Amino acid sequence: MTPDPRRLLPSDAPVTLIDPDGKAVGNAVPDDATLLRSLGALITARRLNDQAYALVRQGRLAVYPSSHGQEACQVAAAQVLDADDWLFPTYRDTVAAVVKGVDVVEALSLLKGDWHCGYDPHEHKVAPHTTPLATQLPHAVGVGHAARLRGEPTVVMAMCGDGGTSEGDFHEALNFAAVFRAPVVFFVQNNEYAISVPLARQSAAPSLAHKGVGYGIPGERVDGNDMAALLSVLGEAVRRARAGEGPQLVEAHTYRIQAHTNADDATRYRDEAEVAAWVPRDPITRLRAYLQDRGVLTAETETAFSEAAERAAGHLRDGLNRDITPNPQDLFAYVYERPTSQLREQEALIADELSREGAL
Ligand SMILES: Cc1ncc(C[n+]2csc(CCOP(=O)(O)OP(=O)(O)O)c2C)c(N)n1
Repeated sequence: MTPDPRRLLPSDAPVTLIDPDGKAVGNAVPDDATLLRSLGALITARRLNDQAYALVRQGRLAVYPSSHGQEACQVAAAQVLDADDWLFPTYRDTVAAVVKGVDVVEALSLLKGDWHCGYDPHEHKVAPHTTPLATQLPHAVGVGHAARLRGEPTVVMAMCGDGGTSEGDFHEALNFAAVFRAPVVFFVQNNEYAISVPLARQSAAPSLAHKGVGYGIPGERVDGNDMAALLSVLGEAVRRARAGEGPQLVEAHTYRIQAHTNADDATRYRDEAEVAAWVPRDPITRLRAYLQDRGVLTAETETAFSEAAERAAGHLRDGLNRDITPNPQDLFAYVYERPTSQLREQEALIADELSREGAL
């Protein structure tokens, strides 16, 4: 029997549980203890974003695509997962990787130009950050499919941006996941821009969450600056995937407050007024107002959160200020089990050059 496509459609408006003024607008708001934990993570996340941005200007990082303003998406994506679930991040998702357990210094090694991906993906079940758009999505589906074949309860959170949804890999990943009921949550952070390309030039779909319908995947839309709504919608998608109900597509509506990276001048393609309109919708301000209103956020807790954030920023600064001495021959060590004759030749050439410079 053909499934009823109406059950695949997202809500007419993004799900919101706490409005921008910090007032509850739904009755499914997570409990105070959960939200307090998330607020602590959000405050550290913002501090790490801003510290990393500063480290670019100091020349300690080559580039940093900041998730400033998108921290609720970052924190929620990791907090709804169990330790054995996998996260597949993009270049903008360093914070999600850190919340899942990766040391922030290791997480940023790649963007420093250091050794490979910087961390062991298996340790915290976080795949390497992917810069080529959407190429991580078929890999994520493969991990989910394999886990299902082995009878493991693993769920995979596969992240991408609005621009990523135009890539062929996005569509191939959704199709395969749907046919094989892979336990994957496709999580799109729609931050309105793919570098200078606004959403209106990216897609004519009613919403990005509607893109699931053609593949038989249910879609949902969520306010990406509402921590409570994200925990609820992503948590439910994870629960369903784990229960064998197949993949889901979640689109979070958020905004990239800063430029794409330090190499981008966002003033060339968007108005300051547009950015300013998003500032009062900040995820931290909103959650803080809600928890203060409920009387559960004390001055001591606020101090503890900001001290933890400062410690994390200090750890990041110390780590990235340490100089590294990469061995150029590592380039050849881990690509093939049996290197090709051309690679062996190149390796010998470099060894010869380095020995003549006295570097070996
Ligand atoms: C396959 C591929 N094509 C082009 C690029 C160049 N590129 C890097 S980031 C980017 C924009 C991506 O936008 P989006 O998916 O919305 O993510 P965001 O950067 O907003 O988080 C583009 C086109 C790339 N990295 N990979």
